Amino acid sequence: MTYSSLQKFGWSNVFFQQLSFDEICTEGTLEQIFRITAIHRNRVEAMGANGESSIICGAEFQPLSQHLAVGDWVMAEAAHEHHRLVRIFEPKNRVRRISNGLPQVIAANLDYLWIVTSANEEFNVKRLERYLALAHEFDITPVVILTKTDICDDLEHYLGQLDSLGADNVHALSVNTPGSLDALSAYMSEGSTIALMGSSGVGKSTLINAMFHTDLATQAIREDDAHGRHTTTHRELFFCDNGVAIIDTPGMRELQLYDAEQGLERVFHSIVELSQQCRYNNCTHAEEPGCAIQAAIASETITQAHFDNYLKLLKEEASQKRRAEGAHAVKHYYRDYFKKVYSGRKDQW
Ligand SMILES: Nc1nc2c(ncn2[C@@H]2O[C@H](COP(=O)(O)OP(=O)(O)OP(=O)(O)O)[C@@H](O)[C@H]2O)c(=O)[nH]1
Ligand SMILES: [Mg+2]
Ligand SMILES: [Zn+2]
Repeated sequence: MTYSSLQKFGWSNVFFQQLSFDEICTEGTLEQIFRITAIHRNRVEAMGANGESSIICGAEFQPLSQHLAVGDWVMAEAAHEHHRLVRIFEPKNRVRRISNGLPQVIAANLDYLWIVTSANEEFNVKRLERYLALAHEFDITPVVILTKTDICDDLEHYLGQLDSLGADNVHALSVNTPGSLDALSAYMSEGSTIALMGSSGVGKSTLINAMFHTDLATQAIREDDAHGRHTTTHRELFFCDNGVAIIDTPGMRELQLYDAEQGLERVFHSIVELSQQCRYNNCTHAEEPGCAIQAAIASETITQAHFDNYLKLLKEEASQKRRAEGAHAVKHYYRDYFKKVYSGRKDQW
């Protein structure tokens, strides 16, 4: 067996280069390499050259959700019938957000982010702008997918708004319309990894089932009682026959960005460029004369909503940063404090 047997799981040179010469020369190294498919409390499930395995993770990797994500590559040595985690390969990217006030890793080593939304009241351009910023921040190609076009009688309304996003890859489809999913095959090269994200109920798991003939639980259409609902509860990666890795994620109520300044600049590049044309360097784009942004809004080149969302996300970003810096400062204060106390004691001894 050679390292190329891992390629269909997304292995590439980026990870191979992280092996030491000794490791490459040692027999059995290949069998110690795995890609994480699911994360539990103190163990993970993973795929390797010899198939699936359960990997136990020691205390140094706890809490797992802060060290590891679905899609990460790891090394693990055999331990009885399981494996034991040894180290984590530096990822190509690790997608993060803020959840309950703390940074949370959602997934790692992605090539495409399929941002799923549906042609109904769930649709929200501002929410899509957040997902686009997330993808751009981590250098992942975003693909915006509008589902449920079969039960929408105002499709133009949604398509018009999607157009205003200025995203490169946009697809409108329905699992009930044969052929409408065909365009998505453009993103399915062997070894690529796709994660689906979006609100609950937009049809992520249904779309995966339709594309890959899988059998993921989806929300049954039983509006009258909640018992038939099968919402996705765990992030899960699985490999398809065509060599594509798919990550299904539970619906997010809100996506709070974390450290996504560059992503925001990409999504709101027209505003960033306009702001350089304002008469005053320190223009606040409120009521100053010669403000290029206000002029663009007046001439309907950009919408007020687009600009408002930019300001909102920038503000969120700044407050996240302040909070993170605050936590950092507290940590340093205590570190210095204990150092002082400790060295004081040493003097007494
Ligand atoms: N008419 C129609 N219904 C769809 C389509 N796609 C999904 N649905 C329905 O929408 C509901 C929700 O679909 P899911 O695939 O479970 O949604 P999800 O995004 O995975 O939801 P979470 O797992 O909660 O995040 C189900 O009842 C699907 O049958 C579509 O293209 N057309
Ligand atoms: Mg689901
Ligand atoms: Zn201005």
